[in-house]
Amino acid sequence: MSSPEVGNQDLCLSLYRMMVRIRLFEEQVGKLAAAGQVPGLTHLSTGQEAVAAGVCAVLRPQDYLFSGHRAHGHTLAKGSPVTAVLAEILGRETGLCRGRGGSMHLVDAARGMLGATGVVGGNIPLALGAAWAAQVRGEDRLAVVFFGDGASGNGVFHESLNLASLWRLPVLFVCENNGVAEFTQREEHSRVAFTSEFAKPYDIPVRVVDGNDVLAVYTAAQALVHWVRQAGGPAYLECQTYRLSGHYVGDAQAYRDKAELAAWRERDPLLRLQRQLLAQGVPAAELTAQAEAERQALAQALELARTAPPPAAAEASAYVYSCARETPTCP
Ligand SMILES: Cc1ncc(C[n+]2csc(CCOP(=O)(O)OP(=O)(O)O)c2C)c(N)n1
Repeated sequence: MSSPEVGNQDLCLSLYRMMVRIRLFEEQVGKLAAAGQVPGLTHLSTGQEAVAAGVCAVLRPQDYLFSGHRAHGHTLAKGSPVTAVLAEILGRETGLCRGRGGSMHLVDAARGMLGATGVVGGNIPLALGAAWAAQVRGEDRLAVVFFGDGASGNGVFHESLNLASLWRLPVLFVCENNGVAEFTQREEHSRVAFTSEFAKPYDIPVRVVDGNDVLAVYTAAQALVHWVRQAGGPAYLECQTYRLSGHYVGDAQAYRDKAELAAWRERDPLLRLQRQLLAQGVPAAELTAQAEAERQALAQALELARTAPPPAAAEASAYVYSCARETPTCP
């Protein structure tokens, strides 16, 4: 499929800006985690920014989003402010979930981000539930769920494909196939290289794209989201990508092939878009200015998060279980 949007410079620049935001954010969180300032395990999406940015750029504010343990980029791309996401990861009262959730449990219901979870594959049936609710209520919104290739080994993944197809649920499955689940290469735990192969018998339309090419991701996501809205049924997008960081901050990465890593660094999605923009005639100074603006916003967010208080111990369980009164509604 061609990428007609390549000529749309505003779009390309906004994708670039989002990818820079995510990259800088992840690098900063990586430093904080390595310094022991982030509670719990921290999973970064460095190298996978094009998937979050490309898919979320075609969504509407009212569309629902679900993510997994590697959720920072998805949450930022859906529109959550850097300040609130960073504060949440650092466990501060000013965070998205008032510091109760942390890195693996980001929720921003007001922006349609209905949740990240550390239960691999657990987000998939949740997305079906949100899509079903939209269908029953007759609302014009869809649910998007991001998951890794490892999640396709879960029974619930296959059950969800079946049910989504059977009930024609408005859900977009987005697999970020980075070729490894924790420390295990895909070929060591499955004979099926492309997870989208599993969607085909259920009659779900599938696209497989280079997940390090943000314009390819955007174009495919746009086509599939359009199909989901029009046809009212599920679709499946598989993005072939690579995580440039370890599984979690602190992962020694003994399983990593150095030549493979070097080859994927050459395909860094951010540098790739940068080269495309420069070739299109965008001045280098413009790209530098955009990145600088993101750097400054992140520095401010860090300062705010660092000085914000953690939840008071006496209120540790407050807001953990929601009731209708306290739950913000989507726009
Ligand atoms: C149900 C469940 N099983 C196992 C784990 C342990 N675990 C955490 S991350 C992970 C690998 C996930 O790989 P993938 O889905 O490909 O996502 P990626 O880490 O590559 O983004 C596993 C097995 C878990 N968190 N939940």
